[in-house]
Amino acid sequence: MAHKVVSLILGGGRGSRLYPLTQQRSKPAVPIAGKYRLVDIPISNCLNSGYNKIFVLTQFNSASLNTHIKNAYNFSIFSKGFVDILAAEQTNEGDRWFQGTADAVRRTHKHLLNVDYDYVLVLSGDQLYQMDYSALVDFHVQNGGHITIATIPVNVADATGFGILKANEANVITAFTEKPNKEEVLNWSSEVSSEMAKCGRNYLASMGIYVFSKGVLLNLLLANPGMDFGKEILPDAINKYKVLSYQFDGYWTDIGTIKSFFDANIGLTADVPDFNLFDETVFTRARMLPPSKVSGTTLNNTVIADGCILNADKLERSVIGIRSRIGEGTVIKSTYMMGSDHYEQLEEVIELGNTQKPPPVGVGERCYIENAILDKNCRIGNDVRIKGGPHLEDGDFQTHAICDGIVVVKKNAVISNGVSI
Ligand code: ADQ
Ligand code: ADP
Repeated sequence: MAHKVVSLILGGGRGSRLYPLTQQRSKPAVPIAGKYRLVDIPISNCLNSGYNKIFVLTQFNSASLNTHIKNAYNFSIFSKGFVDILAAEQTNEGDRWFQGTADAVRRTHKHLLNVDYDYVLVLSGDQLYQMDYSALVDFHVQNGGHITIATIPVNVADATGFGILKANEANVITAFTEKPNKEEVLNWSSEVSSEMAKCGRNYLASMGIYVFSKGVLLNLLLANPGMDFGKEILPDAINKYKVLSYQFDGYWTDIGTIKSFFDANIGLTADVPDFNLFDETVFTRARMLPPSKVSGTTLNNTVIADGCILNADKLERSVIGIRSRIGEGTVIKSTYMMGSDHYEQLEEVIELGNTQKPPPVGVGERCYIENAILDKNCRIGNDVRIKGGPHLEDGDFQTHAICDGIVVVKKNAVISNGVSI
């Protein structure tokens, strides 16, 4: 039977871990895989699971997030579905930003009053995975849970970055700790399948995906003033409620940092990527872009979105986003180029290329770019060299930032002819 579910997507705090991609937009609006936005992943999972009542909780309501949601998720008037953005707003109760995940839900909870639901699905906005949430909700209902946490076995190195838990044979969670340190974590291993044990994945991590039965969520949030689910609410809940672990065995990765975001995007260029874009289950805004045109380019494991004009010499292990333009003789390796929001007309490109004005949008001629993320609308001139790697120290500069050896060229940045990073 289909259960009545409302989904809350946690769209991000200050977004500092994805800086500078979040300098000018909210986290859910960060472009991924050349044509999608981060928020498309959990929204698509919801829609594919048959859940179409969706709130996106975000700190600020950026123009690009609004445009995207408005244009991408238009339900028929005969459907009760919606995707609504709830931004941290000034109210009589408080004028601060959301102080954490639980605070975000607590302060927007009143919007649920108008919705008909029995279960609340709380989702993270910065993860890459495909999951049928209806199987999770069925599990929750069949096993009589008050709360169910989706879990996945991880190895010891990753375990310190997650909520780690222990569950009994009936999948009831008996202990939960948020991000244990290196010494503590050793006490938290669990029995896992032999396949997982072989890969050293002996720790059961919370995926930050929760189902709450109606009433339980509000009671918890009223009884416990904690700001975070992982730090305060869930450790408290396991003593008071039946909290279940639902083990997931598919591909799942957190993409909340520049390094993991970069790896997830470049991972799409593998021969058989862990995340499958080719089953047409990820939705986004439909754009009427022309097909891409490629001349004189050697392409290896490269994903190219619509509307690109590519004259490069070589593109390798890279994701090239919508409306990208790349000039002759340029080589790009292990790079995620997000593309641009608009085209410049040929006359403009010629004029910009010939004068002291900024270079045209896109990447110019004879450039070498490796281990980089180029945010939207970058203007990279001719003979530019950008080579990320462990030799570079982290830092923040006017046109770019360096995070874990990855050079992130900022949105709308201008990099003049001949510059080397
Ligand atoms: P983290 O991912 O470290 O751990 P957190 O940074 O709180 O937790 O983010 C969870 C989600 O909520 C993310 O999508 C984030 O963008 C969003 N978020 C954070 N602060 C927010 C705010 N103030 N307003 C709105 N949204 C906000 C969590 C759990 C761990 C679990 C991992 C799995 O706490 O137990 O293991 O997720 O990734
Ligand atoms: P997308 O999902 O295509 O990245 P955005 O919400 O970022 O969309 O907005 C892109 C839209 O903004 C384009 O379709 C274009 O109409 C418009 N746009 C943005 N910048 C410019 C510009 N400098 N000149 C013309 N149009 C622009």
